Amino acid sequence: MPETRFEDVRRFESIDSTNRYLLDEARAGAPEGVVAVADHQTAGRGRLGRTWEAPPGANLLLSVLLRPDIDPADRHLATTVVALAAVDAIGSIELPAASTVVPVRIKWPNDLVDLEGRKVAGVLAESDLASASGTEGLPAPVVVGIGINVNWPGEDDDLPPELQGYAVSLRMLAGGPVDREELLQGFLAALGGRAADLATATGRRRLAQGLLAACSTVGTRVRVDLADGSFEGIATGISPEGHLVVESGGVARTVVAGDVVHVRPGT
Ligand code: BT5
Repeated sequence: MPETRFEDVRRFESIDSTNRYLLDEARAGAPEGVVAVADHQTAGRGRLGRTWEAPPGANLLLSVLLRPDIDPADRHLATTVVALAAVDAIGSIELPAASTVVPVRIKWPNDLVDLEGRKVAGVLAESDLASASGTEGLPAPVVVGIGINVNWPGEDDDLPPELQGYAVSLRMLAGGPVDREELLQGFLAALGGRAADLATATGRRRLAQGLLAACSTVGTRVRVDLADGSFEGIATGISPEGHLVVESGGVARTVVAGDVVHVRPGT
């Protein structure tokens, strides 16, 4: 399968949500590869009805439209594609001290965090399997959005109370302003190869390995909140399919979906 080039980049000064926009475009038959980037979102969304905060002009807010022609059980790796492309792009930011990189890790499955666990970015994948019927011949869409805290918060920003001590920006980690356009270009450059990996079994294993290498969750104590209850254990690995393996009571359980909370000692 040829690599998709993410060249159809649509830019918005202000929009409700880049995810909403691309889901509508997908329903109208837009192909894989469209990217929507906004300076500001008036209704930026997180998972489970939560909101994504970012003041105008400070951060990178974008969504990509994928149409992976794969088993539905593997579609969750679309989140990994975008998370890893962001890690790649952040890793190539030039810092004043050339030998260092901004350290970010993936908190399985959809957050980018710094070494203290503060959130640098969040990924939101939304599918619309029903819309595939309106776009005959095209695999069903999955829209993956990411909000990266680039220049907000700054050192002196008054964050909303719920984000204090919880959110961090690349600017804070890099020790100075970060160029959003360069970061976007780095992200798009990495995205092509990462998205191509979705199409093959070898590529999907590579995505799972990339996730394992970048994952801050493995090795920590976690609580897994599922629809039918929660359990605690130690995250011991990432399965070849990209799922989190959590050992609890001597049993290794594979976590496919659910909210994973890192449990710190003493909390
Ligand atoms: C996410 O949800 O982390 C997914 C965020 C995806 C945002 C992008 S922006 C482009 C695209 N278009 C959209 O409309 N959305 C996507 P979740 O795991 O549910 O986290 C949301 C929670 O993170 C909120 O309830 C806040 O507590 C917190 N939060 C909100 N804004 C934040 C920020 N800028 N930095 C860190 N945490 C934030």
